[in-house]
Amino acid sequence: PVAVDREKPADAGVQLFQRPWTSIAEECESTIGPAGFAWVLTSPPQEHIEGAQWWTSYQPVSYRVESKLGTEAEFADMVSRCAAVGVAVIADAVVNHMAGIDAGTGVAGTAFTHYDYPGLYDEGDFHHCGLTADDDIADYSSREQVQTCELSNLADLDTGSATVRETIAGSLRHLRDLGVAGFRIDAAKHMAAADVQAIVDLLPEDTVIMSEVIRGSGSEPVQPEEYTGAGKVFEFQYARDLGPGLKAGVITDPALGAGPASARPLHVPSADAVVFVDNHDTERGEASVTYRDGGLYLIANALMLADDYGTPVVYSGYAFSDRDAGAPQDADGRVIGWDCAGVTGPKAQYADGEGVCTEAWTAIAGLLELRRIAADAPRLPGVGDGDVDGFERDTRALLLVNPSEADAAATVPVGLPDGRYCDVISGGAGGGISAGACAGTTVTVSGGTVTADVPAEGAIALHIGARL
Ligand code: LM2
Ligand code: CA
Repeated sequence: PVAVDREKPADAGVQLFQRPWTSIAEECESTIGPAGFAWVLTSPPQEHIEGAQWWTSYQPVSYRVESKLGTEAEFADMVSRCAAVGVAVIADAVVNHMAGIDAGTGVAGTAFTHYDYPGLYDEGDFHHCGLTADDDIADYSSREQVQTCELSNLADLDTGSATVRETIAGSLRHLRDLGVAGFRIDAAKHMAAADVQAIVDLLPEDTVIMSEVIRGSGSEPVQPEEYTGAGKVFEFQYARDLGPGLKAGVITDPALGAGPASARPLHVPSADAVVFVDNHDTERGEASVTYRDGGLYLIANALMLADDYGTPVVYSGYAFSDRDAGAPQDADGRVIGWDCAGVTGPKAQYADGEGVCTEAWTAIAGLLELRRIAADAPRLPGVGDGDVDGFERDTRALLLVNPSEADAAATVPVGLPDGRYCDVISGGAGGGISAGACAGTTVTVSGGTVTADVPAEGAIALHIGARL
């Protein structure tokens, strides 16, 4: 068997949406570190407006690290405990704007009005675009509106100003001092790429940057490609390509197309891309596959993690029926958090507020291992037999998925060496090998062919590190 290098984590992360710092610290130790994730993306850590909705996190009122998700001390403790198990922390950085409401008091006690945040910003530090009646963005075909008007009435910082840039950068340097590796730049599309670059230039050189630039139609003036100089960007088109075919029971997934995803139009080069199946916004909107889809969601994650395009981020949130509903919180407005003990895969039903715990799925740890073993082996053109489709990572790993509602046997050509392999979807990391047997399904490769039973809405994943 090929040794798995535990010191070199898969280049993959997990977004733990609205998870308190104490909860993330425990999850790093129990699940995320052992599974082999390289990093975790947190929800925004700064002080925000009061309210039970999750999106209060996206209305900053100061840069104190004091929020419904925890205190600065708890944040720092999380960062060091995650680091101790090899997991870096990426924080969501809300820097395009401040609050959307007229006035109030933040959760750490900071009193503010729409354009006045004591000690940080006043009226002159904001864009007042004057391009629409209410200064809100109305027309995405206008670069000036998108970047200098207000997104949903959120007070839009004048990120062209040197003092505003320095104030933002100072808050981010403080988070770096607390140990974070870098940032998701929230609403990056709504800041000029030059402004984002200028802020990033005020940070330590090794700061990891992932800019959220929602790819709109090709005719929109602001495109993700403008932001790749400052770091990686989230490639929304990858998720858009991945989901619909699965729902139809037919794979038209980008991973199966001829040639690498990065060669197709509307995708940034692989090295610039952060890819995802869904995130906290798209699971409330455009995503065609989410936790509600059980096995299909697992398949989508498998296609992403086994692919050679981009840096994947697995999403883990909580179930909801009201899109505004926050994660369960206590009487003081602090999110309570949850752990993932006992969760091994997708569930058919979730109660509102229940954690999905994607990071704890047996299959995810197996796929992260596959990713490490596949390393730089290229993805070969797709193979298929009936309802089963899949692809190989050249002589090192194989993924077969079956989005149909019936179990299916498939025979496909494969370059993996002959042998008996333990499926890492059912068996997890190492294929669950012990005493010469697989904990999950055993699959035989012989003479350049593999025949496997692939469960309904399920997958089989083999790699050369999990061979008997
Ligand atoms: C993002 N990326 O660019 C976040 O990923 C997304 O979750 C944020 O929207 C958005 N940009 C701003 O950071 C969320 C949520 C909105 C919510 C905003 C601000 O999806 O619904 O807007 O956060 O909290 C809410 C109300 C909206 C109101 C606004 C301002 O839903 O009706 O607009 O607050 O008070 C008048
Ligand atoms: Ca802006």
